[in-house]
Amino acid sequence: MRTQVAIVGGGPSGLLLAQLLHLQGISSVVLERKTKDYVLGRIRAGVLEVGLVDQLRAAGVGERLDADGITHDGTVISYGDEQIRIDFAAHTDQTVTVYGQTEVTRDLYAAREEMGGAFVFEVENVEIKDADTDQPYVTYQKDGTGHRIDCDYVAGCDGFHGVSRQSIPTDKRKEFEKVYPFGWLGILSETPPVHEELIYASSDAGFALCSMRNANLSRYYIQCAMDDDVRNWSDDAFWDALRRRIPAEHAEMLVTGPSIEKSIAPLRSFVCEPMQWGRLFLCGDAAHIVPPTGAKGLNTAASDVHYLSQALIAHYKDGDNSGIEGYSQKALARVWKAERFSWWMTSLLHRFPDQSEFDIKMQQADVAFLRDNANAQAVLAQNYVGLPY
Ligand code: RFL
Ligand code: PHB
Repeated sequence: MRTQVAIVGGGPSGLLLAQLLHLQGISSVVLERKTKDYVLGRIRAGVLEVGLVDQLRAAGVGERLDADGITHDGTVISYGDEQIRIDFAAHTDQTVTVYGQTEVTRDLYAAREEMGGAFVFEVENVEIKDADTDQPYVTYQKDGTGHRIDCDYVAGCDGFHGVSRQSIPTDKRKEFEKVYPFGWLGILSETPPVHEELIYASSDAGFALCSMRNANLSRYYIQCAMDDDVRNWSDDAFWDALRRRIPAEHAEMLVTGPSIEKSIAPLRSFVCEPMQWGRLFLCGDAAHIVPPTGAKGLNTAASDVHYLSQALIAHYKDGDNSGIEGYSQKALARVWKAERFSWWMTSLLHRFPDQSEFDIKMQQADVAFLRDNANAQAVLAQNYVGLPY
């Protein structure tokens, strides 16, 4: 088989890239290791920046997003019983949209199916070959049979544990990593959200986040030990811990119910430089990870897809290779800013096992500065709604 762009990974990065290329007449094949149901069963991001919303509309998948997405023009940061509302609209003239990654992925699958785009699920042993030559190709197995795709370019959209990054020789890449000494235990429950906006809450007992998917579907997280196990957490234990971590006025309003999903995610900051090697380009979690505080993971994946799709379109339409050559540099410039913001919000709002009294005083001073300083609130708002592409 031959295609212009072989896309490894059928998560949001790979699907969005395939769709944007297809609309410009550029062919691609998407290879996904799991089944569609498995990919759609992963509960992940919930907050979309304007840049991603615009891209989804441009990709022709904005209809359900526009009907069901919830516009948020602010968020609440709480530290103990103190609450600071960050007004995105006042500081930036922009908002964010609450719409689950599951729904984004579902919409992108539907669009790809409708246009008959090539998609192979449950592929095994994907290997990217000769990416440093003009004739790269990808091999894989499906149902025990070997296949080969010859292509012009390979997009590595296969997440943190994928093969794409590992295909770049170790002496051609450098990895930067920080692992945080805790995780997030998340639950989804068919209950009304405790508040109309998200609440990022820090307390003596640790961090908590109140988020949502719709008027009767709430998503909550609490900081937990990095080696914790979901089996240690009954629903009641979760709700009790959450109540203790959010401001009293919200704790009193919390409506609880059975969880319909419960999982633990580790927290990590990670960047691979560069994000390209020859004709292989890394996009999204394949190249970088942020801790979820600040909601930047999917959104940073989307800015990579923006730069890469624009670069490939300029190459195929105008013979202009400048975007392709400069992809890594351009993407990384924005990635590092998202890394800084996510690291800062994580450091500000979590309890660290080895935290000293001095460290706590530093958090408190940072929060007091944020409370009293409109410029500090504007900086948070600008980063949260998303830096320009
Ligand atoms: P994905 O979603 O991991 O998709 C990669 C796909 O590649 C497949 N794959 C392979 N396919 C073929 N061959 C191989 N060898 C393969 N290896 C892997 C995988 O099966 C998968 O389908 O990466 P992508 O597309 O780059 O998307 C990134 C986002 O998923 C991620 O950044 C966000 O979910 C992060 N994130 C959040 N981001 C936000 O912007 N806002 C949020 O509110 C937000 N909340 C979150 C999050 C991530 C979380 N977890 C669980 C890590 C909340 C949580 C709890
Ligand atoms: C979510 O709704 O899953 C969510 C929202 C905001 C975050 C992280 C996760 O910062």
